[in-house]
Amino acid sequence: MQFNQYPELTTLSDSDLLLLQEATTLALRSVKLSTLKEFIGISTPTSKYGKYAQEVLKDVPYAYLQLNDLSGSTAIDISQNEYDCQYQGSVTYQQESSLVSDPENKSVKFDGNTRIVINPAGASPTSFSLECRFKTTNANGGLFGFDNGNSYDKDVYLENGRIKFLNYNGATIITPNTYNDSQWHTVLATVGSRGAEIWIDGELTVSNSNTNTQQYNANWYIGWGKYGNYFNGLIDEPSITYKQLSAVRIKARHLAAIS
Ligand SMILES: [Ca+2]
Repeated sequence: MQFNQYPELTTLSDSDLLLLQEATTLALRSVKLSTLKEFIGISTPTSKYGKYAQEVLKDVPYAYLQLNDLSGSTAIDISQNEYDCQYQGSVTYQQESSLVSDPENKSVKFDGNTRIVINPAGASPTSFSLECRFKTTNANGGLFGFDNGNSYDKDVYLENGRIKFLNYNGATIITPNTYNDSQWHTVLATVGSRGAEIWIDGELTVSNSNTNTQQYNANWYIGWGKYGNYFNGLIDEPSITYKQLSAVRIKARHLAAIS
């Protein structure tokens, strides 16, 4: 067999054994591909995204804004949809990372008069999960909203420091505790077959059994909602996923953010 008939190295796994012959003694030695790679300094390619982003992308989000933007009015959506997301107002870019696992990551500071709109408008999902990291000392302000000027709900916002998830038809819930403590928190609000739930830092905090969501066409907003109004503080990694994430996935995502 000719050398070029053997599989290319890229088709081998790291655990495959290669047979090498020493040049001087002609002795044969077997070596794992991973050992050979390490010896000659070839690292296995990794994702260009950090641990947390890789977890979010596993759930195939409808939109996912890392808020690592350098400047300008465009917030880059790294979901497969690559939606047009626009800062409406001014923000401070390149703020501290909310992700322990990814110190190079950046967040954005919202000034209490700025929001991001996700274009185009679309139909209401019947099941969804909204997640972001946030840090603020302000007791009131919107994190997510779904609004067309006439109809609005699916709002996630701080109300007197507590997190409220407002859905039309009574699926509205609010956390017993407050979170405007200048610490990073993960909030996840979801509606689906389990009902409406708010998870804070990977723990189910409040829920009810109402699965109703109002149906209309609208745009999603980050840092603003009809009820919560504008947010003042840091937001990082907001994502919108059109399914109710399992408890296992919710905890895995939070763990990836803090470890
Ligand atoms: Ca970020």
